[in-house]
Amino acid sequence: MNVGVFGKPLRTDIEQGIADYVECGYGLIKGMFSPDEIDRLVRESDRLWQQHMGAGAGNLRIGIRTDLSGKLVLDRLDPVVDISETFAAVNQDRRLVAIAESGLGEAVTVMKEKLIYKWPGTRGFGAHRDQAYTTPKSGVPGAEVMTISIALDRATRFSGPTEFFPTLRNRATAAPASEPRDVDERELHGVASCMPENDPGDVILFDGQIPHRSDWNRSDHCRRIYMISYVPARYPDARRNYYAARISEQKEMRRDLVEGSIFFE
Ligand SMILES: O=C(O)CCC(=O)C(=O)O
Repeated sequence: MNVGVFGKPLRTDIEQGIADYVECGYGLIKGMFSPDEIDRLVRESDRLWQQHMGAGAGNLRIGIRTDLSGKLVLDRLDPVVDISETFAAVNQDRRLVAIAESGLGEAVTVMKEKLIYKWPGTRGFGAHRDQAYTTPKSGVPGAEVMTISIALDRATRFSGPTEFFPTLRNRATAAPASEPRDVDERELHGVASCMPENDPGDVILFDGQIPHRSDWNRSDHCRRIYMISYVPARYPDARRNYYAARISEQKEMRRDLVEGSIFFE
């Protein structure tokens, strides 16, 4: 792979990333965003954290996970564009929209986005395919969803980067007893995976079918990524349907987890 200077990946890198995505549902483009662009996003992510995390886990916009002791921790913002003009502009970034249109082969719209912080000690995600969580809500098949994940921090293998299993993309896999939407870890033993150690500004493209997972953050810094999921524009209600279903699902889940009021703001 050729890698251009930051913020100016070579045309061949972009083309290669898209070609890999079309072939196997996964692609990587190094240096898509410049250091200045990433600085702006990092500053905005700091502002959003200060402004919103005080509301706690009762706010359904705030994603929760557990730390290694099992304590609830605040982990991400989802959705983001209605509270941040800066990130709203990223969703409409012409470079990203062109990549999504090229990968999906048609005009696109944004179904969802999230900003994950993953502070040190925060657990990652068990193996899953996004389509198990998004298709029932949005009606869009996983093969027609391109998620673009933008690295805001350096992600090493210690900070819990995302690990992808492209060869399992079209293979049926068993689910663990605890969560029928997930992929049983035993299905992944001995299977080749892609787990790039990203620099800020790198982007990963992946579709809704690919099993992926991430480990807990063992480093001493947060590992922020901003993920945007594009779908064909012929699903104009995808975003509304997705978030209506997600928010009511989260409301149900949090009744048992959170003391005090549950709200969305
Ligand atoms: O935080 C990560 O690296 C993975 C996130 C993820 O798998 C997801 O949001 O579906």
